[in-house]
Amino acid sequence: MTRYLYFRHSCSIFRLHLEHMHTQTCRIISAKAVIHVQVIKSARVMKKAVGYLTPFMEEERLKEVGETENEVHYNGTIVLATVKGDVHDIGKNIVGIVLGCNNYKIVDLGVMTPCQKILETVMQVKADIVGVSGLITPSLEEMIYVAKEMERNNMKIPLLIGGATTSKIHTAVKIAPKYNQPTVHVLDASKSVVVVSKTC
Ligand code: B12
Repeated sequence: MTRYLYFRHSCSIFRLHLEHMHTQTCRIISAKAVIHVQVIKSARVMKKAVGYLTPFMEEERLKEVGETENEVHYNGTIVLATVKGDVHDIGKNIVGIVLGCNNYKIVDLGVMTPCQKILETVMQVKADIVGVSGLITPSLEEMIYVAKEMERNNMKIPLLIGGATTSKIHTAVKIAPKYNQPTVHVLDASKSVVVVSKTC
């Protein structure tokens, strides 16, 4: 990987190789119902590779926008979280990296995030957008709860919904009616930049 960095931008290594590789691995694993050992291994490789590339990506991002670490101007602040009860975070992490590469400040709350923590962080960091991720069926209910609580707390920022179990229809029918601000289902990381730039 170190040698490869001489030839390519870290962001493009991530987009062209790691993201694609992990998505394919997950598809094969799902299709063949391979047990979770391979899944965990793939997740670990992904985490390690991302950990290695992150400082390079930050350095490149600062170079591209022509700023130093002390005077950074982001396009916006985005809070990301995998909802309460759910441990899947690879997709969310990919979204964070893709948006980070596009000069958005990412506040990543990790996995199993209680709704209250999401709301508190949104207010604390004055977020422009919040994005929630979920891959298991119960997460859909939790997302409805997050939307309700955002409405109850009179929040005014867009809510992005993502993760393999989510869908355009579920978002439109079950989540969006609970929150009076833009509530958008985002199919994958590549679409996130367009959606965010239109809503931020
Ligand atoms: C990897 C994996 C795991 C890993 C997770 C490792 C990790 N750190 O994430 C481990 C082994 C821990 C795991 C555990 C479990 N898993 Co699992 N897992 C998977 C698997 C194979 C791949 C998920 C993945 O990484 N996909 C690749 C990423 C890139 O895709 P993605 O997350 O969808 O993200 C993309 C988009 O959705 C979008 N996106 C995602 N999030 C967000 C957020 C925002 C804001 C935006 C804008 C976009 C966005 O952008 C991403 C990039 O393009 C899936 C099967 C599958 N193919 O989805 C099962 C799957 C999700 N798991 C499943 C299950 C059942 C479990 C367990 C309950 C198993 C068990 N009995 O213990 C536990 C979950 C426990 C819990 N409480 O959460 C089921 C869920 C079924 C359901 N509908 O409920 C699935 C679908 C497998 C299956 N077919 O049965 N799992």
